[in-house]
Amino acid sequence: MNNKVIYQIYPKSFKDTNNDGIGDLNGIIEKIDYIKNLGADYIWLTPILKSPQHDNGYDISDFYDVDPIFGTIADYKTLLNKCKESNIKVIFDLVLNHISTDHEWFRRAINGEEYYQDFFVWTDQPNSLMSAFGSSAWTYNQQVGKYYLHLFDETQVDLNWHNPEVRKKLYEMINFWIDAGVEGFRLDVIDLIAKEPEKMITSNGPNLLNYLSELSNATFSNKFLTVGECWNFQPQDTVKITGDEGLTQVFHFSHLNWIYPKWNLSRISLSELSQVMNNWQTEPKVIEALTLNNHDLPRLQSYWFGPSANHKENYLKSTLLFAMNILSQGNTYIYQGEEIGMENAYNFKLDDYNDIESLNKIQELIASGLSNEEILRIMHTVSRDNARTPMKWDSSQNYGFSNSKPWLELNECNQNVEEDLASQYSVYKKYQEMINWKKNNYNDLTFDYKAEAVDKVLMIKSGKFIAKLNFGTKPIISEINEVKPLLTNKVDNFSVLQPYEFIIFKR
Ligand code: TEU
Ligand code: CA
Repeated sequence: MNNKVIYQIYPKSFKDTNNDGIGDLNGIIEKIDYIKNLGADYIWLTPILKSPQHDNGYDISDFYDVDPIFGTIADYKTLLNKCKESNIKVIFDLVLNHISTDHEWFRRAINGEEYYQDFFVWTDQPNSLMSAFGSSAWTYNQQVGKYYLHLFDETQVDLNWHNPEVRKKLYEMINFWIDAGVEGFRLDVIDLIAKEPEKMITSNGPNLLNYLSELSNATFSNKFLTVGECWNFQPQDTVKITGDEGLTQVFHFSHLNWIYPKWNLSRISLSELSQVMNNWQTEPKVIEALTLNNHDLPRLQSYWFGPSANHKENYLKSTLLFAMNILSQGNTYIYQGEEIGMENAYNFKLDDYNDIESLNKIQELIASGLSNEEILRIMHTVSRDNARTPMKWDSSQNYGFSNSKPWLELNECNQNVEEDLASQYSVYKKYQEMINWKKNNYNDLTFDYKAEAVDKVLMIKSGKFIAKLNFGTKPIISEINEVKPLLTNKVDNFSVLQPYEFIIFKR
């Protein structure tokens, strides 16, 4: 399970079929061939379960039902069948750290049932722990007369994993979805479940490994692809939680961690990037979940290179970044829109933002006296909404996403699918070719790996290959000029590497 391609779908923004402006399960069903043709083996859907949608589904109010905005359980089963026919496996997003305050367990807790009160973490004396979305991680509940823990929004109450009853209920739920036919799991903020907030421990708590092996044994064992989301992990931590008793792999974000501390606009250098890549691709030997984009990060090409002047430039930048992925061992995760070069939503105005984290931040920045222009610059660079805008399928109304006004403003930057596919600079077609290349050459990628920044060029030696990626804005002369590269995004003259071009040779 280490040379697979996983296509991440953000269902709200993928394809709307009943014209309420919100993407739905039938929309995904319509586009399975598009995903299959790209070369995907799996699709991962961010949460589709019943939710008040304060955090777009990461606030689940019922683990056993699909949210009506997306469709029904029957639609989900149709999707599973359709995927099976196309030989695509479906990865289910498990949110195990917290639930919505609308969930029955929390309602019963605050209505006085002690059994359910133990499902959550309470205190009389809040400490200084902060939530990821700003402000204290503790909120007072009048009915109980205590503060409850929420590491995210106050409507996302943390579950108390130290209570075996909680764990049992969650395992039951996971087995329900396994029986329904899902064949993979993405585990949201799984590094947080063993938190010990009174000691200010959130990530990687002392009981994490015990809970994970118990979870694995009680549910998916080693049968499926499982990927944990662990923001603060190093390779050493990953070794511990992957393997027979744990998960297949974890996402880490060290190569993207420039936005941390969150909202900071400073940048990492190419040489820092190469160090992170070396750190993950050499020792200890872990198979990575390789990712360039997701629904929590602004678009990576916008971060490195800013807006593109035209389709050709966008094509080069997109495929240059993807070259880092195909030269690394691990599963390749592609986030919707990446394959057509979607960029940050530079056309957004302050009123266009929807994400709870962005909205909180905008309020905070207004209060701190920043001008609208300065705030907008920060949002255009960091907001999660940059990656959440509706897919652009064609040139019709709302780019073929929906006949009604979409739930989130459209992104006016860069080409749509139809335009991309018709162009000689098609990002999608190059992605297809690159995915295929990785599949055919996977055994020649090894832990004999070294990335190095030489001025603005990223040099990568990986197993039997050597590559040059030009991150700069100036052409460079390549000394490997006699042979035709094995793979490149170039269209002409192989001896000069123009800005954003890459070449891969045999070592
Ligand atoms: O994200 C976890 C997380 O810590 C960050 O990605 C977070 O979104 C933000 O960037 C903090 O500044 C996961 C989900 O992927 C995210 O969409 C959810 O909002 C979050 O968990 C809570 O469930
Ligand atoms: Ca819809």
